[in-house]
Amino acid sequence: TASQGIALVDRDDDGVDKAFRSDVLAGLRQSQKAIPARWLYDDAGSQLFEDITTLEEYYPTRAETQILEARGPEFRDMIGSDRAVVEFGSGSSVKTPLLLKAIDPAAYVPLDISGDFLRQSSAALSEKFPGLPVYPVEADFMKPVTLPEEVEPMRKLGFFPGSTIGNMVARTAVDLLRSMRATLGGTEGERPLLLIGMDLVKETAVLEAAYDDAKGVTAEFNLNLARRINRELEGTIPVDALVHRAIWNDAYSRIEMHLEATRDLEFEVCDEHFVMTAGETIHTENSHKFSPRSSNLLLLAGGWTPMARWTDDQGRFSVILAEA
Ligand code: AVI
Repeated sequence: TASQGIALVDRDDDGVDKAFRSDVLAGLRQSQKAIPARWLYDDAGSQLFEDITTLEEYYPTRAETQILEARGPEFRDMIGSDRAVVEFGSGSSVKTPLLLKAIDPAAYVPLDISGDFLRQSSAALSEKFPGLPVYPVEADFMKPVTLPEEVEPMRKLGFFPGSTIGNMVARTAVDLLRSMRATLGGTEGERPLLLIGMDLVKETAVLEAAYDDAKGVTAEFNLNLARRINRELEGTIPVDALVHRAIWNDAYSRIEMHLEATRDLEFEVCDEHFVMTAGETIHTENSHKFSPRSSNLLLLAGGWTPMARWTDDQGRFSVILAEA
């Protein structure tokens, strides 16, 4: 219901999202300015991300889709058809149907913090899979979630495609993997499974192009965060004086997105004054890239034992099946 949607976002009397305001203000006060990547996804940002997934340079979506298309029979053999698929996020219109078609599960349970996305994607899926019980749950899946009682007796398969785990620092990623275990429950012999997409380390030029495309869509996606701050937090950031940067950080094995000041500048956000000198940046996103070893280590640290791994034909992206 609509009231549940409101409950998950805490707004002040002026309708300002309190968590957004405190994250932005705290982040801009740091010596390396940084804003958590989750704030990139307002309506405009979500649409821009959809556009990114179709770009020539942005290979992850196509590579993962290819794996899901090609490996259906293997998923079916290893996972079976008796499980409830619990998707962390409300699902993509392309990837989710590929998995559901392949394994023909007992139920589908999408979890998402945005009730609107959840309702839209659930309705579309029910239409596509008329016999499949769908139980959408509006929840923050970063914490353990109580699943609907109808699916409680079923064995579970968690599904977390897209390499979204890569947008988290290791500590947050481990917390999430542990929360997923708690959400999916299970006992000895009834261990839940997790099917997760993780992007792979590759040539720096390929990675940097994927995050700095020729059409400038990723730049718009990044700059939209500054526009959102101006819109929602009475900001005066001179967006024209910022440029998008995508930089490979080898020590941390990640692509970083930054907004770089092209000149010395000053602005206000919620009546607080900030300055940036030319060349200074606001760090807006991490996208970690994994090796087979580093992905195994992360999963193990989060309480999951890798069982199988698939890559696309160019070895760019991996999908891993793990067991609790
Ligand atoms: C959502 N996430 C997995 C994307 C990524 O590749 O890290 C977000 C993104 N940022 C820039 N381009 C795409």
